[in-house]
Amino acid sequence: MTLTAAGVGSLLAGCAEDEAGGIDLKNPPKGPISLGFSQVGAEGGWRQANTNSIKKAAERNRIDLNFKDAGGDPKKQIADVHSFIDARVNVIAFAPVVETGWGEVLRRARDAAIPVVLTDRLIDEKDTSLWVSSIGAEFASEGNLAAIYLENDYAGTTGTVNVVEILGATGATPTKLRAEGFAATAAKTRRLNIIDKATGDWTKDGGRAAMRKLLDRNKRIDAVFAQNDDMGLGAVIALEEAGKKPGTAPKIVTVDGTKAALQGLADGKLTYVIECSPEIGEPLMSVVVDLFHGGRVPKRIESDKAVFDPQTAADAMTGRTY
Ligand code: GYE
Repeated sequence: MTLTAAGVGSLLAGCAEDEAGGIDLKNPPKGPISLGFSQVGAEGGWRQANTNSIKKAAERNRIDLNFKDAGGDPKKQIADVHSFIDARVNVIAFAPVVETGWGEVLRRARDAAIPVVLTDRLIDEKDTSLWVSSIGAEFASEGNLAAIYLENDYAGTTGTVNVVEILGATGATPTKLRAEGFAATAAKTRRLNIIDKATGDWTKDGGRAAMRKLLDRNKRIDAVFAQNDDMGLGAVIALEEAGKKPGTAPKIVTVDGTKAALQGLADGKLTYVIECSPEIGEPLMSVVVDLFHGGRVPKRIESDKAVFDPQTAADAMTGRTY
């Protein structure tokens, strides 16, 4: 859906409308703008950086932020979004823990004329008019990149490469799409053979436990695709405990681009890191301000990405905030 100024005007709480349905400029909306933001939790370095980015940008843009942490619990997160509607905030934004279960609360937000912005992840709802904009990364292409770089390391060699995958929490968009992107690229050239997968729940401990299981179940592992940095760094510990040389045998590719992972790369314990920027705060606040003032906002805003290797890691660490 593309919103016209008049259309957004009718969505805004506390905004007087004239007879023709436009914004009554004699009675403009009063600031400050209130934003209800529901965060996934505090599962790792990326999430912490994302929370910092949102809080800092809200302050800088003088937005009254009502921040709630779902602690990884989808039910609590939906209750938190209901509480934003009860509080009649001007705009609601959230990074969904899982993709499902959103229809009812978002229809309630729409009935209350509160615009909704998705950040980071997506939801599984056919009615795309339930949100006005989404801001985040293209997760499938991160999976593509992980496979492309890994495959390239084996150019000129023969035989299959045995890869195991450490997955994020079940039901989250990046878990699904990073796996799909990785598998799609691997299927094209058939060099990478995905022999096993285990869930690491986005955390370092989870990644370590998943790697242990994968080592128990598989004789030869040439490479590991960990769907985020924390799990990849947990896998490094498990591999070292098993007497292996992570970063070399097996190779490890992770996604996010936190300082800790770039350090791991520079130390030779990871092989590639695909960046997924958590700096969503500024683009989000600019959408919030535009919506409040009846402006048009893009339906989709994509965040930055890059690929780092041990040579480029040190440079990338300079000035990095997360
Ligand atoms: O990769 C992971 C976090 O949704 C992009 O969630 C985000 C992912 C990120 O827990 O570290």
